[in-house]
Formats: sequence, structure tokens, C-alpha cells
Amino acid sequence: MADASTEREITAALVREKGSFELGPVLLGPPRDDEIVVRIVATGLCHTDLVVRDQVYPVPLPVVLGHEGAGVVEAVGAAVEKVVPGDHVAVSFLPCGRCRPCFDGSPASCANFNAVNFAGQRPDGSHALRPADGGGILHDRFFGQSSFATHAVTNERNTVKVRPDAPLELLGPLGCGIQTGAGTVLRALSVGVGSTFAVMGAGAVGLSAVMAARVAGATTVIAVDVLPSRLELAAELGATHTVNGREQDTVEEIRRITGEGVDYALDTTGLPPLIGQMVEALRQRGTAAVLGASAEDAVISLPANTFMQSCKTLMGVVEGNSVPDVFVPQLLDLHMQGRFPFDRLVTFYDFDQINEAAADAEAGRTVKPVLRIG
Ligand code: CXF
Ligand code: ZN
Repeated sequence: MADASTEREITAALVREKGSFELGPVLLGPPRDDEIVVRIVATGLCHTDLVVRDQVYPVPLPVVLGHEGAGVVEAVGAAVEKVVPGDHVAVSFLPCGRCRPCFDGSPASCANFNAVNFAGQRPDGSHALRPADGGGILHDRFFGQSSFATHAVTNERNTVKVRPDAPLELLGPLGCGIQTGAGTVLRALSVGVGSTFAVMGAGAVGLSAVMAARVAGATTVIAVDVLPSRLELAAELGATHTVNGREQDTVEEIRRITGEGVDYALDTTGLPPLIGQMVEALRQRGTAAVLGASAEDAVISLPANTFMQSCKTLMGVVEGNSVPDVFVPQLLDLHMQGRFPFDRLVTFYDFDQINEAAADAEAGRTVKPVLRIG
């Protein structure tokens, strides 16, 4: 095992210019007292990595992205008590730990989420990574991990210990996309037995929501997408009905299926017209959640009086309102019991196929790419 107490060379996927990843050597520094060095076994690729790669969501370049890492603890800082070297971990978003929502036990609603996860540096301006030639700045700390790399420095707050008998290379997406969909259903909306539920978008987040709705006992689960392959997969994973938004009128179809609209709905697309359709398709007193990243200037507008008199609720949800140390092991237990088959979403790629993985995800050829790294 390499000595993690001194700076050493690792391999990472860098975004030097917007639009593509490039594998190369970088220097990884030692962990601070509250940090952990994780040997990354595999990392999921999430839509958020791509919007940052393309600078739609700007993080300064050059940067190492990746925020669905899974691996083995290699070294821990002096104050770390949660894990020891050799433990298997999944890495999630990083809460600040000091704001009101964090104190209230809602770290996913952290008031400093963007400053902590998208700044490309630690709060004090320092970095765990440096360019291989030692000169200039390499932005890192993406979601407190930057896990498109053979090794990542994580923090005790975003590192989740997972059961050692689980297939580690599969687990990274639990830390973002999968907990986002499942958590919104099970934790934010609290979808219940016998309820009706619709999801706009059947990508990794939406399909995780479908599986979670089945776990929750919803008896009508409607998946809306424009890709027939995704609608077929949704039906296999528990959707009782599918709607092709390109060929059918979504609101009309949901009303036809349910009679009076759905109890619960969530939107993964971030597209205001679809969010409007989702709210319209709710029944009286229904509840909907928005959780997909939208364009910077996107605005949701609703017919105000109708919204008020229908007594509906529309909520914003980040990361499924998850407390990862609690929720990720719960989802994993469900998976190990065969009740949450999120492996059905995953296609594995080698680390050096990262650009191909991204292209396949964008074209809808894969649902959740996972890069095998070590
Ligand atoms: C993100 C989406 C944009 C807001 C923060 C959380 N989810 C993760 O990919
Ligand atoms: Zn993500």
C-alpha cells in the first residue's frame, strides 16, 4: 500500500476545457484530521458531472469531477472515528455540518450546499489535489470527493460505511442518483401503501423512484418518458403504467389512468413545462417534488388561483432528503434482499472509456454508467 501521509501521484480524469474528460497524473496530498483517503473501486457518472463538465453549472477549471465514488478506506485522519483502513465505503454529498438544516438533521438541505460541493476547493481555499508538475491550481473537492480518480480524499461527514458482502463496484450511485430518486419517494413525499404516483423522466433517478414506489406499496405507478426502452425498463422495475410524453398527452393519460389525478409525483427533468404538467396531473391535495437541475434562468409558473384552490403542495428536494449514513445502508439491504434491483440500471465502463460512457448516457443508450477504476 502506498504511503498516504505524503503527497503522491495518482491518476484522475481532468476537465481542462469544457466538454471532455482527459485521464492523466495528478498529485494527491495527505488527509486532514477529519478526512479519509479512499482507494476508488468504481464511480458512477451522474448528469450533474456532465452539466459541470460543460460549464452549464460552473465550477472553475481545470477540475476533477466525480461524486458517486465507492471504494476501500486506505488511510484516515487523526480525528476520524467512523471508519478504519480496509472498510468498504460509498461516498455522498458533503454537508457543511454547521447550518440550521444540518443541525436539524437534514444535511441534504444544507444551506451551504453549493459552497461546499461546487466551489472546487476546501472552505479555506486549499486543495487535496495539485497538477502533476506541481504548478498552478487544480480544482477538486467536488461533492467533497472528486472521485473520477484512482484515489479520493473524502470527509468523515460524506463517507458511508457499507456492508462488506455487497458488490462494492455497484455502490457509488447510491450516494447520489439512486438516493435522490428513492429518497424523494420514501423520505420526502412519504409515498404510502395503496397510493398513486407518477414520475416525469425514467432515467436513473426516475427509475430509482419507480423501484422505491413499489417498495412503499404504491398500487399505481406511472412512468413518463419519451424513450420506449426506458419505459419498458420502468415496467419491468414496477411501473404499472407508462406514458410516452412524445406521443401521448401526459396530463390526460394520468387522469385517464387514475380518474382524479395522482396522490404524489416527482419531476427529474428540470423542465418547467413538464413540472407544470406534473402539478396539473395531481389530484386535489396531491403533493409533487422537483429535484432535477434546471437551466440557470428556468422559472416555474403555475396558474395561481387553481393551484391555491386545489390545495396542492409543490416541494423542492435535494438528494432525496437523504441522511446518507442511514439511508444508503437501508437501500443496500433492500437491494441485497432483491427488493431494490438498482443493478438493472447500471452499465460498467473502464476508467479510460469515460468520454464514451458520458456520450452513451447523453444519447440515452445507458441509464447509469459506472466507471471501473481499481
Ligand atoms: C444535485 C443537483 C443540483 C443541485 C444539487 C444536487 N444533485 C446531484 O447530482
Ligand atoms: Zn449526482
